Amino acid sequence: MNVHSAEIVISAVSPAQYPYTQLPEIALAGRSNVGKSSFINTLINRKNLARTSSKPGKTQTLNFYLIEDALHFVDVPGYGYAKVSKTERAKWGEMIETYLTSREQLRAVISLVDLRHKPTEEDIQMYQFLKYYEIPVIVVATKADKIPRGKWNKHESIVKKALDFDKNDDFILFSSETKLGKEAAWAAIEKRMI
Ligand SMILES: Nc1nc2c(ncn2[C@@H]2O[C@H](COP(=O)(O)OP(=O)(O)OP(=O)(O)O)[C@@H](O)[C@H]2O)c(=O)[nH]1
Ligand SMILES: [Mg+2]
Repeated sequence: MNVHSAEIVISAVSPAQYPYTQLPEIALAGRSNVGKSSFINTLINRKNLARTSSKPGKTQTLNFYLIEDALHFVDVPGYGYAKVSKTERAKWGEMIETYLTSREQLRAVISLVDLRHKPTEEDIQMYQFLKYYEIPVIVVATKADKIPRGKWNKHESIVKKALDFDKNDDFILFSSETKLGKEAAWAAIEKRMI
């Protein structure tokens, strides 16, 4: 998709605030700082519509972005941010679980992992959670630019093995620095929009 228009619609914390539309939705999940907001910006050719930060924990609400009047991207707060209190973490879990398990027009979740590292326990839990609820998953391995090309395969294998990756799911090597994987990501998303 060649994106000309993209805007934030709402930052929501509860279902009553979700936009009242039938548009397909694609949500972004992943560890704090993995590059969810950067991924959105790359796909929509914007520098900072989805606010990014080198400080983890930037995104704290469910942020709905309307793209080309055709779909919503939903930027979800990252997990695994150590400085968050237990109460906040429970609130986060509930907010995200409610959204993922009840939103009818949710077509797929883009589960982002860092290509450089073995997936964390929480990465694995998130992937297995999505599989359990039979929510289509697109795994995007980010920050590929930080690894030499010759090692991509090895890292991809490590990620897939740790996740117990289902080969029917899409797996995309990605970099918001070099735009690697941008077209593949759009193709995977468009497949879910029909
Ligand atoms: N080199 C490189 N840096 C990246 C890439 N993607 C994101 N980053 C950097 O990683 C940091 C975090 O990116 P964000 O997009 O804000 O991460 P996030 O997942 O939205 O984080 P939260 O909102 O805290 O959950 C920023 O400093 C980005 O510039 C990438 O593909 N390559
Ligand atoms: Mg973010």
